Amino acid sequence: MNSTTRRKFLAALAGAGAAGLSGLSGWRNPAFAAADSAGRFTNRLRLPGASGLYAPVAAKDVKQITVSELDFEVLPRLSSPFWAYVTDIGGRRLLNPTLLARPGDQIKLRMVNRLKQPTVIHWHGLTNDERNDGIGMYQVEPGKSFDYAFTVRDRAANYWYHPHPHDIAGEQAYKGLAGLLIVKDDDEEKLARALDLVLGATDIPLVIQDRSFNFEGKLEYKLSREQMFMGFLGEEILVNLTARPYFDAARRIYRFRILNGSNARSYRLAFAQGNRLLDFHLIGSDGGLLEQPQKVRETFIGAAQRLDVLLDLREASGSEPVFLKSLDFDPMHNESVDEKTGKPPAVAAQGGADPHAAHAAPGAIADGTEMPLLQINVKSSPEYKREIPPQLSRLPSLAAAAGEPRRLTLGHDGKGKWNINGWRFNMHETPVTVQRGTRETWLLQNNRASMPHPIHIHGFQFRVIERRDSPAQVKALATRQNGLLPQDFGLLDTVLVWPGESVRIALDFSHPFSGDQTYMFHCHNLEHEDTGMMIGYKVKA
Ligand SMILES: [Cu+2]
Repeated sequence: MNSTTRRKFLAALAGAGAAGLSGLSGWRNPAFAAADSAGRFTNRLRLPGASGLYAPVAAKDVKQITVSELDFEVLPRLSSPFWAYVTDIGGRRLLNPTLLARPGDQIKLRMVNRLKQPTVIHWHGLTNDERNDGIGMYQVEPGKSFDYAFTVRDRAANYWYHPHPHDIAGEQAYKGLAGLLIVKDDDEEKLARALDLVLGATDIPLVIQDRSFNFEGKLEYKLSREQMFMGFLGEEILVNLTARPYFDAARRIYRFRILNGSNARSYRLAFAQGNRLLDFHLIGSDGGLLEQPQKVRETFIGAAQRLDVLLDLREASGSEPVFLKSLDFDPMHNESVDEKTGKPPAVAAQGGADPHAAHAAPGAIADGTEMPLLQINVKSSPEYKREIPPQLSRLPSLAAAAGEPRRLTLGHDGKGKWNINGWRFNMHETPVTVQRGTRETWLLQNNRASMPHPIHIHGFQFRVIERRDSPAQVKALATRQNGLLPQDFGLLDTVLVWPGESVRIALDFSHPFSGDQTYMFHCHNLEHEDTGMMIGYKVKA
């Protein structure tokens, strides 16, 4: 790389004003990130607009989505190859459009694959038949197309869509393929009226993804064998594909619909002003609104999970910016502890190695590092007198199944391959069979010699009914009996299971589809998924 290119790259990272080049090294130093954030978040947060990235559109009006390779300025003024879901509608070109729907809407669209490899769209969180679920069995070869046709049967919630081809989902999502599908209903509209919320202005989707770039500012996805085992960790955290973003806000309540769209990274989210953490309200999770808002100060979010939050900026003091950040946490890369004793191997115990540093690629931000994600500048503004309603929605009743749970153990073979009950993915096998219309309890048990795994179940939303043996940093956030976290109060499609932890979930395998249906459940650390930590299961008619 010549020096001009390098200067452009560094300037792009530092923002349009080129506020300084020292930020780069700072980002790679855990001690620096929290202290040095002010003044360096100089790129305006990308928001859904009339066209372009994330532009909202009624899903039922979309007739075609072309999966395309194009050029996109992920970093300011530096063009990078980028893969996107593209739809042209009313003279506008939309990239990874924010699809809007209501329960009962019919979605009928053709996916055209213009990539040089197979792909398929998974409608993450929606109850579809297997053909419309979007899994490897239905992947589409380059140059070919596939027609999706389904009815939105689920609650209002923040769903999303992303690639799910066999072995290469991680690369495709990384290169850009991911969009939101927001389903709204009467409860949603009531909340929007009560708080005067407008999508894109005061109701803001935040897609958090970590990425790495080469020295020309192009997205880079090259993983060693060890990084495939741990999952990709990037050197920059992007929010709405904006590096070091800022957002100018009024002194009022904002809604943030947060998707952790990272391949593998978890975050411990909080809003901070200086050293003070601000209270905020968790109002929804993967499967939509909770019944009541939950006041919290921090919350973990695993890959693929969504959290819906309200932040009241009237509680911010003065004019100092507020940061959405990820707080320091133990990432629990415990894959080499002794399974029986839970003790680390002798070398690590004596060496006092930094747990954050484990397995990170050179230049990557180590897992669990404290770091700012988004700067929120609070501007003076007209008086705002709305209050958060005490009741948001009603959830379907939780009916747990009687009898012994189905046990699913998360672990690895000691040779670099993760598995579930010792099984690894085989397209032609469904080691688990359930009967349509029945209820089951599944017990997701993560080994101690493991790392956190965000487990995603296709086809059916579920409820968490108990967490046992949670690590201290998780247990400290439990607010109900049975170790439940506030985000466990709603419907989920993905649950983060920590090393040593057991999570009991309730599933109801009722659906309207005739005939046997095959779905997947898997780790949503996309490198784990791609290397086989995924199981097919059959719902027998
Ligand atoms: Cu995993």
